[in-house]
Amino acid sequence: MSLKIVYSPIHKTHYPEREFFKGEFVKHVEVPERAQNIVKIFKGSSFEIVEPKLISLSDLYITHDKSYVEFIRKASFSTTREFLSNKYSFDTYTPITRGCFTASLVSASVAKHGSDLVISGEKLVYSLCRPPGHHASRNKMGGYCYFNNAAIAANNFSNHGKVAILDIDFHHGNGTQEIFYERNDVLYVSIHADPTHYFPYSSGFRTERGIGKGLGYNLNFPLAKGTNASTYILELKKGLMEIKKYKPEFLVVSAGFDTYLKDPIGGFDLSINCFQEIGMQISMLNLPTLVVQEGGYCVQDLGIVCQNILRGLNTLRG
Ligand code: OKP
Ligand code: ZN
Repeated sequence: MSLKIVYSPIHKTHYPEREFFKGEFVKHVEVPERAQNIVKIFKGSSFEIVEPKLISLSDLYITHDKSYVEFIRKASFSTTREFLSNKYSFDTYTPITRGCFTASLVSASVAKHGSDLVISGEKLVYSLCRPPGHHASRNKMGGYCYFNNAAIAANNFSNHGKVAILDIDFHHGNGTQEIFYERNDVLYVSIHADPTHYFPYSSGFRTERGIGKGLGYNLNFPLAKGTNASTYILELKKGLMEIKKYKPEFLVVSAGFDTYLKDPIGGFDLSINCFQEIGMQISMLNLPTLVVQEGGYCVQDLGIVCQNILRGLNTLRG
């Protein structure tokens, strides 16, 4: 199978050391080894690894406020020690590090470049983004996210037709939801852990369905702690049915692997094999698809989990 992977090693410039969680400092889980372990699997395979072209600032400003982008740039280049909270952050898990602007800009570029490849005719592209993006809104960082990579890709696609975003990260993508909440040209479907008990706590409930002309174009499927493969696949099929009814021309998959049973901060019960099934179910939509990497923190197994989902996604295309 031929499949393009967009990747740049520059993400390593962002190496957060700690986060402030439940009253204490803990080791940060969003580390460079995540992406390195994934890309390792694809070296020497039939997959082609391509480097992204850098996104322009005007493209970035379609999704994020200029003042927000400028703040991150100045703050990251001027800091010597990472700091955990600022006027643009909504939690204490997303530090300004010296490399966070550089890495986030490249991560956004990886997503934008992937979407350009799909627009020029590729059927399936994997953007190995790091840091992740789905918690970032127009002007707020949080949940390890600075720029919303999936939203940047979706905004690019939306110049060419209707877009659906399927978010299968363990956590609700509050940033993506917010960015498209009032729009009907981008459908957001998210399957995630019940926010009553899990991050981001304040959004991801079933009752959030969009507003104005966006009403009905935001769909949340919160699932209980411990959800197993059969329940998960059942709910996934419901989400896929909604996407099918919407008849989009492009699909963005916000792919987090923190639904994996060994994930240190997740809480679902999905085995490695389940990811091939998830990929296969999504592939049945038969849409030009961009997969954007979000979370997933079981560093040692991320490569194999990723390979499985891409195998599944590639089923129909062979
Ligand atoms: C980002 B993504 C654990 C605290 C967890 C933050 C979760 C961010 C998840 N020490 N809080 O959606 O994978
Ligand atoms: Zn997550």
